[in-house]
Amino acid sequence: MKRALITGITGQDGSYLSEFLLEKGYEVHGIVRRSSTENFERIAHLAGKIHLHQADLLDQLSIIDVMREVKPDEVYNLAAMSFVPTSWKQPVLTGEFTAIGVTRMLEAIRLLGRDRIRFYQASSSEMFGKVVEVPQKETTPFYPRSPYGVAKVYGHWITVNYRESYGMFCCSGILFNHESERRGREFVTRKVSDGVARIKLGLARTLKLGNLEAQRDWGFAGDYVRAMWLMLQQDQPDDYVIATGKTHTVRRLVELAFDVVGLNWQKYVEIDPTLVRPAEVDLLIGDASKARAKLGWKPEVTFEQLVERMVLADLARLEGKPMPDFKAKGI
Ligand code: NDP
Ligand code: GDR
Repeated sequence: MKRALITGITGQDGSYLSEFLLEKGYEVHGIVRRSSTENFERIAHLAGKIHLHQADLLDQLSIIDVMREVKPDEVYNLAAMSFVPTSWKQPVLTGEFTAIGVTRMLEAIRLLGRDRIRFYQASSSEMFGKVVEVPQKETTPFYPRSPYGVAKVYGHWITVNYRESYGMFCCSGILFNHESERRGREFVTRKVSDGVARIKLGLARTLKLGNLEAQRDWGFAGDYVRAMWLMLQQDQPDDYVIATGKTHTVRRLVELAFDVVGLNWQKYVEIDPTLVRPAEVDLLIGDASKARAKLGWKPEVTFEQLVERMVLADLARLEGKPMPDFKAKGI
């Protein structure tokens, strides 16, 4: 039985990856940081099936301790300060978690299993930032536009560097935005699906948003964790862009989400200038042809299905009903 260690297991991707690896027969371990109230909502349904260990990406020895205890075959480093606006408010902490945290993970592996442990780093399309080339692929130069993006560029290159310096099996997955009903509520897709559901149910009157013109390549998180795993099953470590290859404006996202409940978005959406970012990433659209050719990966869920799924999930949640059966609905 293979053993996987996941940092960021309490997050959106951590929960989907845990489910995916359990289905593949893995023993799944996760790193959680201590807090005064537990934050295990997304993995509560996996209780008893996964093993949790207390550690923090800020604390090198805690990571070494867990690595020594678990002896993983594969490590997925998903932990990060992942909300872009917060990275301007806490730029130093963002660097500590999201950049130097990667080195701490790699150092623990170098010390305890550099020939044996395979490592996945959660890199991001935010590294592309300002539009240099469209669509963005593995060779597109980085030009990050936020402290978060800058930290992820460091995480990417230190991963490449440990591969080249020590011959370690390290992969960097450059993932474009991926969403689900488990997405944090501050991210725009979930903010919109939650807002639409509230308006439909009479629980809210308006939805405040920032820049409606930004364009993103949005996919479904469940599809993207499969790509993470595939990267670690190859003969050689490498870096891959994971994306749908289609882009949409925030405006289109809003329009589609209101369409799901039969409402006209223009009656409810207000622009709040305080939500506009100091520097914006205007256009993301990924070229995942390398992943398609080498990993055999392609996304299954379309943008339209994703939006419908998220709105229906938020409606059900707010009404206290069970989650819809998305497989049966074909979304
Ligand atoms: P989430 O914000 O949902 O989850 C982040 C996770 O990191 C949480 O489990 C959080 O724990 C944990 N974490 C944060 N800081 C620390 C720390 N110091 N020590 C230990 N754990 C910590 O993110 P996603 O699941 O959406 O994303 C996963 C990764 O992929 C992130 O690195 C993100 O930057 C990256 N990424 C995400 C994309 C997306 O569209 N979702 C696209 C590209 C990259 P806690 O619950 O305690 O806060
Ligand atoms: P992003 O995701 O910054 O791309 O990072 P987010 O959903 O926060 O923003 C997407 C776009 O929507 C615009 N926007 C708003 N965003 C938020 N959050 N709230 C609003 O009210 C709003 N109005 C408009 C933003 O300006 C932006 O252009 C996500 C994170 O998951 C990162 O961790 C990850 O690396 C990247 O995706 C790929």
